[in-house]
Amino acid sequence: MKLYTGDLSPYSAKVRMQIYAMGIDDIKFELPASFFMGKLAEVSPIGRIPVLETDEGIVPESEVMAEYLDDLYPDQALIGKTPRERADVRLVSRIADIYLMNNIFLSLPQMDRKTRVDAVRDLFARQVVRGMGALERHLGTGDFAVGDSLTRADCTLVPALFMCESTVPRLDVDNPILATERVAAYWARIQTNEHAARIMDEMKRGLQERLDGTERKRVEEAIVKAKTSGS
Ligand SMILES: N[C@@H](CCC(=O)N[C@@H](CS)C(=O)NCC(=O)O)C(=O)O
Repeated sequence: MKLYTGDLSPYSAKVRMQIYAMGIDDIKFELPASFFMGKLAEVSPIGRIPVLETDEGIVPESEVMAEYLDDLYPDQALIGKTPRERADVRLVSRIADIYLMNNIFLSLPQMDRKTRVDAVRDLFARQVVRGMGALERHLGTGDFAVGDSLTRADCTLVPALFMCESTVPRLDVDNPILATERVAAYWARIQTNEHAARIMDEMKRGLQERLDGTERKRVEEAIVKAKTSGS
């Protein structure tokens, strides 16, 4: 199988964390130039990463491929042990995806102070704060988001909280994790987990490469190569 993935992409990081935690070692990682050329929709109609390429066809959407990987490898599945735990894993993962990550993503164009529309920034920032409030009440109090071992809830939450901490302050809004107790305590603890630490290193590398221009250079070279080989 092949995973179309990018270091900084939180939805991709979520699936990579699951792959690392499940011990799956035969999935190749790649980011095709077509993604940067706006042509990923030729491979996956949704046109967003991550995309999992399998012998049976493609699987788009991080949450769908997370379920697919659990179904493929039920012995290593990270969905929780009981029906109640599985409901909680799905719930926390959903809060992280829909109420945190999605709103943070939509707010990213508001980082530029010169073009920022305060009302738009405020709309998304309020939604993130609201989602964080819900997470504060649903999150477990142990080392992991749900139950006593790592689940897919952690795999979704780690990249979402990383995004929250690293990007929300760049909107000139306080990092909403700072106003929480449970989430803040969880965030401090989970970063010591080896799989969480690994994807955070990858995301930091992706952020650094975006900020210092390395990513742009690599993308430009890949686009030239793709155009040359396609002609
Ligand atoms: N709901 C999707 C979201 C995926 C997503 O938004 N990916 C971003 C990168 S993290 C992307 O590909 N953006 C490109 C675009 O919007 O064209 C999922 O869970 O996989």
